[in-house]
Amino acid sequence: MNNLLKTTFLNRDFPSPLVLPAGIMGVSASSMEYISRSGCGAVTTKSLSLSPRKGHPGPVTEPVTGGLLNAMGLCNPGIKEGLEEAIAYKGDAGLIISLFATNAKEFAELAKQTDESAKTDKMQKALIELNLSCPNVLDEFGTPLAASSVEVTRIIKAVKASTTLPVIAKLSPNVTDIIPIAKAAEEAGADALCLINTLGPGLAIDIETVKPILSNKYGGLSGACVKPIALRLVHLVSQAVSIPIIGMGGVTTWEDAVEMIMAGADMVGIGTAVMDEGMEIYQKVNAGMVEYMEAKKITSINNIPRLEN
Ligand code: RRO
Repeated sequence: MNNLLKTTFLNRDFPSPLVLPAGIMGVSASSMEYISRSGCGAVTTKSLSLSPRKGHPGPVTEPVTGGLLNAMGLCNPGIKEGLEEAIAYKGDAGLIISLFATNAKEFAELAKQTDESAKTDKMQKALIELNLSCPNVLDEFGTPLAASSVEVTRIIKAVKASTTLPVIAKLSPNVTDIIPIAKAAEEAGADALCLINTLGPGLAIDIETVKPILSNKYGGLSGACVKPIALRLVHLVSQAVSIPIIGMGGVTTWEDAVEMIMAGADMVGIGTAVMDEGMEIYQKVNAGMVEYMEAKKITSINNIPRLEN
């Protein structure tokens, strides 16, 4: 990997600022190692819950113009198996363990188990992501926790008391005002923020059967069409907090990645575009960023200029 791309985030060194977001791949050590070899700087597991979850029945994804609807329904093998795979992971890319729960007590338990696993050599450098923002389990669990500053505060405080690993809070774009929520996360002790989770949720209709296409009826919207909203929210939040940000939402090209950094992101997630373009996208975006930095004589990701107010 080119030295220009090396970056430090939450006291960990990463070979590239590009991140595989939660939910794009599963949690198996071998698939995460494959992503690591593809030029990704950090890989995030599927969000792990205390018990395994099957997720929603198919169809769980539907392409729409400029993007993708998904309602996977939080399918994951559960924290125990997820952590076993994380311990077995041997890639160079950093590892972000994404956790999902419905209340502070469960989140704290997940964080405690992750912390225990991190005492093994292999996982010492892992980071924790709290998925506070899944839009696809509204029937089961109600409004995402990231809609409430009170819930966000309670969860982050409980998690911080249960682990010494850095904690990243993944926020929802589906709120009236994200700033008080981002500030609440920072004040409660979050070490970084990740935004945005998918928008909506949205609806796609089969015009022959006059039925929703997704079995869950509604699904979160991601892909190129959400990029302007992601950029705006990353920019707004970066002006309001001092903790670093993993920015994601619609990033497809190296130009998009540079734009996301200019908006205020320290690392950049590429998720939906991987589904269209394959893992080669990371090398392609890395190469484009290097060429841009060389042409502009920029010697570090941190020196890419940021949009001011
Ligand atoms: O699994 C999902 O349906 C899902 C999750 Br957990 C999430 O955080 N965001 C999303 O779009 N889908």
